[in-house]
Amino acid sequence: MKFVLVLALFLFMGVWPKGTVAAESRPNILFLFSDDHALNAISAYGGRLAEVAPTPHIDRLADEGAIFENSFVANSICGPSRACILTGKHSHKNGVMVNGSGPFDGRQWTSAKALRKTGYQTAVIGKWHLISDPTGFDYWEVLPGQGNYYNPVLLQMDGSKKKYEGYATDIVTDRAIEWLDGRDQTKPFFLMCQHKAPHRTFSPALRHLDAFNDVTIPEPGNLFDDYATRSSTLPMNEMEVDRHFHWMYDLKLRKDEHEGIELPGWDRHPSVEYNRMTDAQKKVWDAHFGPLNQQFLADFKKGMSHKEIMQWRYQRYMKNYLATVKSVDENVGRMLDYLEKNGLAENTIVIYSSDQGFYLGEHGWFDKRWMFEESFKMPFLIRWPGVVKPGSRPQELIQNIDYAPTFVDVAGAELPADVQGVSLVPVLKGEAREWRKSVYYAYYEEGEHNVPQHFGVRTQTQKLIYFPATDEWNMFDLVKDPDEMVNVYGNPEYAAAREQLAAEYFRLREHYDAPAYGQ
Ligand code: SGN
Ligand code: CA
Repeated sequence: MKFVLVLALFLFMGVWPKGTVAAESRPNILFLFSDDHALNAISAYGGRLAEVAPTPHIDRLADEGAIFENSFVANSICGPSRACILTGKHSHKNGVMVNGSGPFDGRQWTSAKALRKTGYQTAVIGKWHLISDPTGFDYWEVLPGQGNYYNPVLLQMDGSKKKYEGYATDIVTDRAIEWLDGRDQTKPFFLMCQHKAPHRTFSPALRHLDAFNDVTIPEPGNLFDDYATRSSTLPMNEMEVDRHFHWMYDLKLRKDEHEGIELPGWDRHPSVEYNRMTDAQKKVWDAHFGPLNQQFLADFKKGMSHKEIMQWRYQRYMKNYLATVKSVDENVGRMLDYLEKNGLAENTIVIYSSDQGFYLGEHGWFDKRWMFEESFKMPFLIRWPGVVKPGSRPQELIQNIDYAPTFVDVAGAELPADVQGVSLVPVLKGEAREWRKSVYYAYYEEGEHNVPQHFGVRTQTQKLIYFPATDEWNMFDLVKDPDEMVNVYGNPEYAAAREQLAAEYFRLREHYDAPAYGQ
């Protein structure tokens, strides 16, 4: 009885005694992660694609847990987002400010290390993209760099490489399940299961190639955005479905299929994923794309307008992207089924997220990087039986720097004072009385896709962005203009709000001890 009381006291204080029986009842954490998965391609978010491309398995997490409507990335690009997640700190503090800036310094504090130290068994399987070997994990098996879709290679802990035949999303799940099967069952686990999909080159599992054959994918209202009123850097972007997709690499035409036809913007980029396939796999691919490409080329020869070609490109992009998402959704389902069959569902926190959002034709784009909503938002769904109210849709502004403190809070581990994110546990319990009123954003990369550095702040209703290269400020009224088509920075009606937002931007920059831009 006394023991139970002491334990209750520990529980009440949110502290877990190490090395007691109670440690084993701490929840497992299953972090299901993908790459470039837009909120618009998760039906639980209710975007324009919800009906044509439902994601029933991911949606289960929303039904049985919470789906965050205002979840943001700190720096909308892969390596940086992952580093924010591991460290709970903004890019300028964790050292990964751009993709490929050099290896993540694995000597620094991470949530994986903290959880491991406090008795969790830890693993990361799948996409890592931080150059250095993972640290803080009892087990890891990761894709080299961006990794491949077909017959991928996974780096092993002993330094060797292992090639698996099949499709990356299935294989990463297979590997995760095998690790779960063989884990030390006396300890709680923290598993990061991280997919390559639906990242470019948007290559679907062969079984899903025909999934959208008979469907027309709805277009966004701003597919043909003219970039008027906003920063002069926008038209300089190199991420348009119209101008920057490669015919073979992205749109899956074959070199021999365009013979005699001069396609605008024709390129010679090799179709890397095609060349990785076995002959049998190529046959399935060709059976799908062959006739569709012939049809397109015949129409093209007859004469298609620029707009029609753009619309075809959009359809081709979306069908491949959404078919690629289908495998992620199925594999989320496999993991949820595994938890259920093994009696783990009740005591496992399941999170689904992706390293950033993505443009699915909005503003005419693919890719991410910009602080506009589609790539600034990150999906965040969480099921925590008995704690998170099923079917809830929290509106709090959360960011990927909050994940590490949340994991640490759940595990009762120690949180270093210099971690910048905050635990979501009070929000998850519905007990957060005070919460942040704004989020800070910083994008530092300058290179592929020609998106300039920019910095900003977003509140529940407004957004302010600063572009240092051109010394321009943009402001958006997200209530009246959710698609961010009209910059209201110079509009006198917004003068007071603009001053407030600017003050908040400078306050946040100081709060996070971030480099100065915009003064
Ligand atoms: C690759 C892609 C880009 C993409 C970056 C970053 N080009 O370089 O389109 O923006 O990755 O993506 S590709 O020709 O290699 O497909 S990230 O998710 O890793 O940040
Ligand atoms: Ca990404």
